[in-house]
Amino acid sequence: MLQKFCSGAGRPCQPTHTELLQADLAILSSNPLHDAADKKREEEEEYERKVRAAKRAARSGISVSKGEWQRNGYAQSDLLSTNGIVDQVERVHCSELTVEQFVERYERPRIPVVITGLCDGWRAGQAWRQPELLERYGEHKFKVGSDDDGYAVRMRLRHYLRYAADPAHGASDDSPLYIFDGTFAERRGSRGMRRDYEIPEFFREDLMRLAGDRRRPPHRWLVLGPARSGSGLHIDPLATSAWNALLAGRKRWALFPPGAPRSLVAPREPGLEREATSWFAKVYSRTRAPDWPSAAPVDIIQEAGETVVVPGGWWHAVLNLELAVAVTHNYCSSATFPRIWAHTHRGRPKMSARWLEALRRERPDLAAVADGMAARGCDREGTSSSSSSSSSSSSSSGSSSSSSSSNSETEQPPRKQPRTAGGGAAAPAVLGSLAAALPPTPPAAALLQSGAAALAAARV
Ligand SMILES: O=C(O)CCC(=O)C(=O)O
Repeated sequence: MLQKFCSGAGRPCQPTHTELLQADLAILSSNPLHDAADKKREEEEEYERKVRAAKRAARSGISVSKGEWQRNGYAQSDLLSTNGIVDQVERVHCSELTVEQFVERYERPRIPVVITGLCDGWRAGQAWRQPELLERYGEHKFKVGSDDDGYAVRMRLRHYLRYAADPAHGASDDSPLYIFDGTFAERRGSRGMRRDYEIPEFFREDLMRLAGDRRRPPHRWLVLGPARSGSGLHIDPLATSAWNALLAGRKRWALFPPGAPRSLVAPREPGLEREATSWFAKVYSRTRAPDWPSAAPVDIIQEAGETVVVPGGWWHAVLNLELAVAVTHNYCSSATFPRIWAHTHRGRPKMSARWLEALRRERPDLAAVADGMAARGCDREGTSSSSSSSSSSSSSSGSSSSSSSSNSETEQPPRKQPRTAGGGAAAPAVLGSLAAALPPTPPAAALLQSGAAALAAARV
């Protein structure tokens, strides 16, 4: 290498200091080991920068550098323990349930259920495991929260998955960032995922599609997050129902029936954050106390392969017990149309006008229902006392699966009205446990307690 510096032929020569320095640099810059180390350091820095930026944007109220993401010590607590949680929600294998039975037993009477076997043939079962996801979508940026102006905060999946397991971040954060991406099926980098699963026949009617893809509210989400990520207590908007199919991991759910008072189940109080961890740590235990004056929660421990169905109007909070990968859709069917129509007409007038036009063409029977409700004035009165969602997926500052719609129309403030229950014969065991879960006084509790006949009589 030093030959390079010999100017006089046949005569040894001494390189200058500058020449030596240049030689060192040349060696260093062509050294593959050095290149790799440099690259690694840059990647580390980039990862750390991206994670911190996402955290700051998604929760500007807590400081990353002061360790406030871990200030409650939930990672060292027993928050993920399921001791004493009794899951009494009925499991039904999809092969043993017809669509008609689903509607009459669960959808119309608004009874939560867990359906098994729905994801059995899905490609997502393989394709949504971590290594495969990383390979296919590692560079794609998924939504992990919303900033203070409501804009999506996004992270590359390879950074996110590393974050989720990082002892300095996701593995110790009280409420880790959560992928809750409502545009995964549209964005070029991730829309292939939509082909990895099928909409089960029970939920296929999806009447809001008639409003058009541009007008309809967000309705499907990829949901992925580590232990302690989750969704704070909320009701899905416009009284829509939801199905949530878990491909990997475990989720803990707590549900309260329609009409459970917001002031009790979702109180606003100092120190209570909107994240799932905060709700489960501070409110859940109250709901189990003997003097709890309202409905007890309905608990579910959802295992991989199970699909939880949340009927419209039910409050629900979800805590991931381990790294969980799920897909969830909100939907409207003929059985749930009147209630959803009432909410939509009131809260999303422009969209409802478009929807009604399409219904007149494609579903004149339902357009007639809407007209009938308008004639009776109940398209304005038929909404429940907790019509608007107040949801928060972990660390996303109030943005969640089904929080508010994306355009300027918003739901009106909730109006109170007596709660109602639909008809249909529910399985006695489910009725029993739900009756126990319902608040002592409101009509729905009484209806469930007195059984299916009363439910049928009370159908709205
Ligand atoms: O999986 C979750 O975090 C819950 C999703 C949820 O609550 C919702 O979609 O409304």
